[in-house]
Amino acid sequence: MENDATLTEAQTKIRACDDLAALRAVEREYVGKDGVVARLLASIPTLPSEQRREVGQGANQLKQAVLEAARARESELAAAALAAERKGAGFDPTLPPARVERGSLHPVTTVMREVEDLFQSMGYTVLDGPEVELDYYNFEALNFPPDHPAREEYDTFWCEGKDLLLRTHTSPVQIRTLEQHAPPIRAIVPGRVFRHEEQDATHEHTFTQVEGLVVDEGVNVGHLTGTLKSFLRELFQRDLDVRLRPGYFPFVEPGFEFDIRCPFCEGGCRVCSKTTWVEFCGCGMVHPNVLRAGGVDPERYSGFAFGFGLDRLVMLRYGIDDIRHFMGGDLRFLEQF
Ligand code: 2U9
Repeated sequence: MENDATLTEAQTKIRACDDLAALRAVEREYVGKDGVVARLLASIPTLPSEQRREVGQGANQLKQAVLEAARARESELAAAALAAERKGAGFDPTLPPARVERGSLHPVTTVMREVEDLFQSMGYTVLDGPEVELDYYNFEALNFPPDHPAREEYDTFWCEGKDLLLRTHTSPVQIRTLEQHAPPIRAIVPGRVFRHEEQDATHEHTFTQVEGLVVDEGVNVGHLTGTLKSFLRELFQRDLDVRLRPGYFPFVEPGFEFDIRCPFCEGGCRVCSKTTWVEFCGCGMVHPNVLRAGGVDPERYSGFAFGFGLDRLVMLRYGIDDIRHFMGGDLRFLEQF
């Protein structure tokens, strides 16, 4: 009986609440730590035993009823708040939704995918490997013995106290592949590589390379030049003159510099420094020591390999004058692609 009156009083107060703060205060008054219900429960030990059960049950029923009324009022308040917001000046259900900003592919990624597609169409596999490498895979297996002067050209970043370094080329991936797969092998390896050197408009500490490797019986320099010419024809959508000059890389013998006739001019421009030739890549026939390091018999198999800087190609394609834009993170640059 007594509880009925208390409940009616609580329900009246709850219905009168205009906001959540007031509602919480009324809730505390009845079902809080020191509220009406708590006091009822605390009185139980002082009561004659025949009354205890009834008072306990009554207190719990009161608590449930108060909480139920509070939940109902809370829903009403939320619905009213939403209705008020919709009626407010700022809401127009006919407006289109807020514009979602869309990102775009980095230009290096775009061209990398194109290069991958082209080589895949020629039957090549695209390989990937670690950026942190052992000295063995980055240098020794590629015919750079310890203290060989050619290492000077490939200064890199070393992990302290370890035999680990940031790879200077993607070639370690090919060595790992030769170790694990018997020829024939036809693969390209695009990836980030690192060099510890002075930075300027054409040199970055981190850049992107694409290397290729073909190992099979009877592979010769004709296969190398034919492959690169087919690739360039597809990439530039026309035939370009090419030329080979001798070049030295410890992992190939003979080694070549592979130049293309400048795709941007008829007789001299900034891209080719008026020479009409542009360096495209380094290449050559895989050195027998390198084949042996990969567990391949150089008496039976031969192979060709090439490597080019992808960033350079992207710069040519889009007329970008500074390689440092690629890693700069400047949205004004990136938003143009
Ligand atoms: C294995 C055997 C041979 C990969 C090659 C080049 C020549 C080369 C440079 C071009 C510009 C790197 O980006 S750059 O600085 N690369 O000239 N790379 S042959 O030869 C290999 C690789 C792996 C097992």
